[in-house]
Amino acid sequence: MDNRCRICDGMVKGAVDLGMQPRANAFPLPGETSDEFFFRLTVGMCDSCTMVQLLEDIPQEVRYHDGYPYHASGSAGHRRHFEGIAETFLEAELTGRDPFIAEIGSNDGVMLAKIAEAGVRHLGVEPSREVAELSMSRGVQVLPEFFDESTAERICAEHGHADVVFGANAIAHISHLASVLRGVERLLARDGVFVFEEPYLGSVVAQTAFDMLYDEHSFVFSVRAIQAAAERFGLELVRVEHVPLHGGSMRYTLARPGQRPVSPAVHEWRGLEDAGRLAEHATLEDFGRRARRIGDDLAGLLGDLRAKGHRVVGYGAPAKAATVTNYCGIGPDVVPFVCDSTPSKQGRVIAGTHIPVKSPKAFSDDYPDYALLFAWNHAEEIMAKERKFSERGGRWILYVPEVHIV
Ligand code: JHZ
Ligand code: ZN
Repeated sequence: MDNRCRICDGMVKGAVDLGMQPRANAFPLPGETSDEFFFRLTVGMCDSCTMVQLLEDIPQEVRYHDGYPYHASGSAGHRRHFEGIAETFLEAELTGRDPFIAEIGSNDGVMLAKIAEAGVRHLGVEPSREVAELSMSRGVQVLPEFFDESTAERICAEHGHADVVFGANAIAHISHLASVLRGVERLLARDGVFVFEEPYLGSVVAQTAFDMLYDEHSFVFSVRAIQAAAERFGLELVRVEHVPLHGGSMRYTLARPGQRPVSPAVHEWRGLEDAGRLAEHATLEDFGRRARRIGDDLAGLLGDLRAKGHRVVGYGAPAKAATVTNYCGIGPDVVPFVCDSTPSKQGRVIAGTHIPVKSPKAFSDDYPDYALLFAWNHAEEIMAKERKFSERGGRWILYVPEVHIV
């Protein structure tokens, strides 16, 4: 399957095929599974600008509906992380007279609530109603829309130029990224910055984290591809920082050309990417082969444990769980339920495989022999919380970077 690049119109060749997949955050009710939406999850790289992207695009209105269930403040670690970012902005960027910050995909206000608390002018752009309302209850101002060039113009007309435009786990979700970049270029103050952090292609590939691929991730960014995209739309990549969230993310800072010094880290990461052949089609194809092996190993292990009469339940219902369970054919016969602390996911089922989602109490009420950790990126926080499970002899199954038991 070949396609046109959403950034530069180059050719995108499919390299990783994870089969038919549902929308990762659909979480249908048990009675609502008869007409589920499926698409072919194929990811490829642009021959020209090297941007890694989904070949098939799912309309954004279908993905970010009113009841979008993911809450960005759902983990203590994430709350600390985003509050820290808000503090850094308040100290380093929002220091002029009457500064203004806009966030694209502000979710439940995990970052902007701190900005609102400080009394600084801000605007969250968030089309999913329930999470937007949550953030409003935390004092955050929200424009309940999708962000693109025309939204940016309206924001600019109403609020003036922005000192900071921010996005986290949202910018790589927007298939009309070209329009977003044009809009940001329009909205930014002369020395303003566009800061966004998203799962990093280098980390995804290094760990064979194939479950980071799903309908929402229209792109998986690399330093090289972001640098090229920035240049194309009149911006410059001036800073990159690797952050540990989601198994390895990259925080990119874009500015108007010449306005900010370019950090040596930009060149260093470009060098690392070149040395690791990250921009090569063969690297993605190899990633796809390793994903297949992990999928087979995991299905094999779960089959063995079942044959031996062991009980396995899932821990966490992240979006990733849809990819891995659908790819490996893991259903409620193998994993009877998963537990998750997000109320909006409980009582629902994982899309496609229909594994029920229950509250964490269902886990601690009757510990299984093994817990399959779908939220592997929160391993430390979850294992600390569930220490009793391990103390009583329970074992954790992880499948990134390979299938192993701890
Ligand atoms: P978590 C998210 O994906 C959301 P997901 C989004 N799709 C995106 O782009 C990527 O990040 C990058 C639960 N949990 O953070 C809460 C517990 O039950 O890995 C969550 O449902 N107990 C926008 O969905 C899930 O696990 C706990 O103690 O893959 C984790 O989801 C903790 C800490 C979490 O993101
Ligand atoms: Zn391209």
